[in-house]
Amino acid sequence: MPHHRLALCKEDFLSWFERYTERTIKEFRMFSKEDKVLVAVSGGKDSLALWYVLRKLGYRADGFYLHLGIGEYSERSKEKVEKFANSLGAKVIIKDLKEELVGIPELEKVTSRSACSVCGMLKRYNFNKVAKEHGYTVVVTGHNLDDEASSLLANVVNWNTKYLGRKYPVLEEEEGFVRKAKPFCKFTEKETALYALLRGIDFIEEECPYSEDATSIFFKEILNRIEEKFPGTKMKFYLEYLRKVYPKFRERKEGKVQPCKVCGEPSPAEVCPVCKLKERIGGVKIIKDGA
Ligand code: Q46
Ligand code: ZN
Repeated sequence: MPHHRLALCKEDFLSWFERYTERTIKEFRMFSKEDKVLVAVSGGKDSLALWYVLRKLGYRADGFYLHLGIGEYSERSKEKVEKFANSLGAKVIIKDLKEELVGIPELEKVTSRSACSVCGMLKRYNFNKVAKEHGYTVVVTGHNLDDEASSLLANVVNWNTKYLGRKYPVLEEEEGFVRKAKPFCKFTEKETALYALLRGIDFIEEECPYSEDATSIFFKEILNRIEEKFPGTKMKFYLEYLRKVYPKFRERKEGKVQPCKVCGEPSPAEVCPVCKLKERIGGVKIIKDGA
């Protein structure tokens, strides 16, 4: 690990990884042992490894899996999550998108948005809602340094300043939003993959079928090319942003938020985008049924 100036054997790497996670949690004051932590798990290496490490460190961490209705991929990832929860002896909450709406493939067809953009919106909405319904004080996700640095780059390229004020490893609880944290934000993708492999975590290796189109992959590749030429850039790009740029944009609050008059979740308008989507899908269904 040249960017840490470390070369470790298997056992030392595993304990270094766990201590470093604890250090990151404390550095950004993400949560404490008193918190009830909900880990958003997808069945992939990052989220399952995060769940494992948090429980090993003594945090009260349960899992939440949102079934996205993406064919076999969703079925297989759900099985991995259930098996993993059993092996941990931990609780996992499972919610199926189809119970309230339809799956991502159907949603992609009826909206003008990409599958990933609708999916991201529904994940954020459900993580927040489910956490509050079950009394969790913080939602954590397995985002790693590659995820954070690549989305930062994509937003810098577009000078999306709104985003720059919201991008931080911990977002405090506010107006209907629970606290959110990313304890793996300082690990590269290689490091989390290595941890999951060395711990023998049985994660889903196949990618979501939509991920090939994801813009984030393009920006990750660009960052990896820069990293090859200038080692340490990825970490520096992200950490220096947190230190120098984020404080300048942090004050800029997003537009006013109000409780959605249908579901009560925080919303930029009277009715939140998810309820609008439900209304629309309902309409589509009625037309189809009547046809
Ligand atoms: S699950 Fe959802 Fe990802 Fe699949 S549809 Fe896109 S956002 S790629 S992390
Ligand atoms: Zn709503």
